[in-house]
Amino acid sequence: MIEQEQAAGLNRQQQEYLDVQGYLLLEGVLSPSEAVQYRQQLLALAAQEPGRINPTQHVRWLVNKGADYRKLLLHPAVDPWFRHLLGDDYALSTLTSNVVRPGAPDGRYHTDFQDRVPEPLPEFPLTANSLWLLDEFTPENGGTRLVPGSHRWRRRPPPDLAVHPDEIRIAAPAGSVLLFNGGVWHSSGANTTDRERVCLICFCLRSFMKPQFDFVHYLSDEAYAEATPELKRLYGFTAWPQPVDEPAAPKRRL
Ligand SMILES: O=C(O)CCC(=O)C(=O)O
Repeated sequence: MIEQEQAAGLNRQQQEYLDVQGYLLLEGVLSPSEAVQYRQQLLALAAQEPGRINPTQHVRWLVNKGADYRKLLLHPAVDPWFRHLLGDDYALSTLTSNVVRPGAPDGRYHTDFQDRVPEPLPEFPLTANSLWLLDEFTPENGGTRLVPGSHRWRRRPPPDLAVHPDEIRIAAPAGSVLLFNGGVWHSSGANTTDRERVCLICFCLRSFMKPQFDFVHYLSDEAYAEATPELKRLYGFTAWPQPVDEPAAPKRRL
């Protein structure tokens, strides 16, 4: 298994770090100009959703908002890490974003999408997240805060926990990807600067889980037309339950 993963481009030290600490920083996944371009596009999309403008704003359904966003899926620098954490048949849960505006307070610690899982949480990761930094992240501008190693406690954070003593705040250049095990306690940080902190979010899970967004029924025709078999698997088409045998029921793309 380890040999296969190294053949797939996984660095052994990074892999051990991810498994023990629960997170990994991959620098230079996006070029500086790509980060600037995505940031501008994202803020323009955010402005078109005035009903959602909050201290933190998620522009969602990016799979349907242009091929540029779909290029992030199965990205060669990130895909092997998702496979390592979630298995080769992992699926997409959402392709979204987070704009943390000036004045936003610390978010609430959480694990990703494990609220209904009985504790102790499984030893293996159920979900994994990747934040694609479109700004440099700093402890001042809302850089993600997380508790290294907390995925190994196999618990959700207590709802009233404000700051864990082992918490760190991510500092990393724009263009980096912060990858983490969904069992790690984390949230966005407070933004005490005068500029938005923006990231894209590609959030994935094991193939047997239900994703947060229904790509099978709501993927745009354009995105469906260009999807390779691997992408269809990522969108969940192959994880969909079987239809009735006879007669064929009305169906869309199944
Ligand atoms: O934007 C961030 O820094 C954190 C996002 C987050 O908590 C999440 O996607 O679960």
